[in-house]
Amino acid sequence: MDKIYSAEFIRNTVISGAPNVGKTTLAEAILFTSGKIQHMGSIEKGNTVMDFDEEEIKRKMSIKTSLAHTEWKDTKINILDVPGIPDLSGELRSALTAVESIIFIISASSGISIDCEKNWTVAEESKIPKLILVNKMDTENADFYKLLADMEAKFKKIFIPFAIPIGSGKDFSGIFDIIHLKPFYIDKNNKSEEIPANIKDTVTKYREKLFEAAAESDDKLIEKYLNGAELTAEEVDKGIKASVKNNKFIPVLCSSALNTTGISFLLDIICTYFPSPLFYEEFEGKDPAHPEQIIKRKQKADEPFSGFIFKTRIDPFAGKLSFCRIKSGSLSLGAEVYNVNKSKKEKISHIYSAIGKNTKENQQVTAGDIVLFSKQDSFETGDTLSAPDKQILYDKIKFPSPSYFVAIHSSDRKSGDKIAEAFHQVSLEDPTFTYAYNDITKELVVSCAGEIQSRLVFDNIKERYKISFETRTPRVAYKETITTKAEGHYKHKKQSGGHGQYGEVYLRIEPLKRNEGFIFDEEIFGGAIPKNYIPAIEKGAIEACLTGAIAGYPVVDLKVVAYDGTYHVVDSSDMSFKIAGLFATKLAIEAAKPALLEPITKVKIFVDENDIGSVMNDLNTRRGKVLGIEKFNETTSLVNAFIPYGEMLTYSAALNSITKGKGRFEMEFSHYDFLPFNEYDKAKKQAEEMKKEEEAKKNQ
Ligand SMILES: Nc1nc2c(ncn2[C@@H]2O[C@H](COP(=O)(O)OP(=O)(O)O)[C@@H](O)[C@H]2O)c(=O)[nH]1
Ligand SMILES: [Mg+2]
Repeated sequence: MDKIYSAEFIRNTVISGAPNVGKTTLAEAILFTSGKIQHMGSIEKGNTVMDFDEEEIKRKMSIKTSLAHTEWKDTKINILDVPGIPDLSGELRSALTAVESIIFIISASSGISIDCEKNWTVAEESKIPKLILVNKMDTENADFYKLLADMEAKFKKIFIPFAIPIGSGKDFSGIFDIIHLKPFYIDKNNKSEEIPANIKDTVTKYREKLFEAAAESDDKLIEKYLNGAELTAEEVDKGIKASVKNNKFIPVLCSSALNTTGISFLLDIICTYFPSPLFYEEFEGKDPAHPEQIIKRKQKADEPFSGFIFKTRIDPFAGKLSFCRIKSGSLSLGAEVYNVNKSKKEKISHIYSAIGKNTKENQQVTAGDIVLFSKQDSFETGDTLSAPDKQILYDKIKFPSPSYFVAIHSSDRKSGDKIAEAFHQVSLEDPTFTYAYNDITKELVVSCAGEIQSRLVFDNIKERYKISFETRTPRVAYKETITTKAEGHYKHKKQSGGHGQYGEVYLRIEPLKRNEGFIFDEEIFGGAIPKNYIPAIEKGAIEACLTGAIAGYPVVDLKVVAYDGTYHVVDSSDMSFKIAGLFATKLAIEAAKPALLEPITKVKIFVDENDIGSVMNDLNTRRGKVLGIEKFNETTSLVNAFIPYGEMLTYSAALNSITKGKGRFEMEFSHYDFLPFNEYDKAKKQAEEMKKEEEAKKNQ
């Protein structure tokens, strides 16, 4: 029988930080130290349990979230190892919905890099407890105290070391536990329990700081502390727990994951001070039948079952794996669950626990735990599972809007089909990667978090699916509209032996408000045109709007009213009236002072306060309309602006260079607005290119 852990004895934690700081190595070291694996695998040899995907091994870096569990002092620890590349921060955001704590690694050799800051920002958005692990203490230039000062200056939080290094760089020989006054040496034969003389003062200083901070969590404790009385070990523990839970301060630890130093201490800290799943007293969801009604679930085995799929991975052997955080109740193999988002009942065919690539079948799982399901048809990231007769719907994961767009061009239909299949698989695994065909620009456009993400995906699928395609800057989906009222008249008459063709239409057109689309109406009196021909006129009017008068873009936001005409008893037909409607509308559009429209995006730009000036100057050159600037957090400002989509296609690179890589932005389509006249040539040129390409395709 598998061991079942009640929520109290579970810790769910995610390992985050910049790329290359040792996250995957730390996961390996944790599993090794706790006896789950017999050998320490390494990134260099490509044999870690967490980076097992072919591509991860080849690139020597994590690309997808991995799950492992271990046991330490009777507590089950579930670890999620996420990629550090900021473009893949969707993985971190997903993982954060499943855990109650974060181990944030900073490398002592590279310090607070831009990627580190970016991931920290995401981690900080979640209010769950965190600790910082200063890893790679064995590397040259490692300076724990300078890093500590940098952290305080940049992140503007209170950081308190729970352990400090004994030596650093080549001389790094272990870590010293400030709470229990105990060293942990790399050299396992070194049994000394003494405080090394050269760190004695530092230990005293930080111990005082820690005890004071712990005491501050509780009025009684702080009174005792200020009166000079020694706090008991239990009181210190209680104080630390409360402060960590409320984010009053952030513990700082140090390690060398590579030689497993500082790992058992880290595990102790996780078990003692990090919260269990009960950090969340209950989860709130909606009643799917009555969305205005809130339902609550507690993390108890006897509550109705509910779970949340926070990640999907396609494994070459196991197929689709769905990562599920069990939110309430319990679930046995073979039980039926209801996928609320897909309105589908499914029988659970596998419950796996995982140690990275190695999975093991379980019979049962209960609230607070994290497991994998495999090959469950309907399950997708963001879905809520619940007991069929006790349904609940949890909120979806909030991903930032995309900021990078790229158009895909392939020369033949066959690779087109394969591209669609490949993109579908990718978007299942990574919801921040989306794609859609644009009818106006005749392009398949991928939207994602950044260029690095797109390159990772494209390189991978080109190789895996043996396909080739070209990537380009997307075109702008311009539209056309009219600016005044106008009249249109057309008589379609043809006599070519036998049956002739006849239809005459008078109509007028008028501009509508933005986004009102197309409206057709008729005011034909006295049967000037029989009613049964009216739909044909409307069809003609719609067709006329497909290609506008200026550059051939679709015409929108206009009302067409057919008000008069003539017909012929024998020669009139639907076809004749469609043609008359089409040309009458076209003539009216030409007379109605047509204009070009361009898509405008709503953009959120997150930048350092010091960069605001240069960001605003740049927005001026992009025809941006700034709506406001607000404080986002201690160090970052948020600029809200409307910017034409066409100006945003190069913004990723521009913002990077203005802010030296620190700024980021999100954008979403907002509305269409008039294109300034001096931009017309651009739109016309694009239309010509599209036409040429269409013709070339036809002649293929
Ligand atoms: N010297 C040293 N190297 C480390 C340590 N931890 C990890 N590394 C190395 O740093 C590189 C990146 O490690 P990895 O675990 O892939 O980092 P991740 O990208 O954060 O998951 C690898 O070459 C590891 O062997 C450490 O504590 N000391
Ligand atoms: Mg990694």
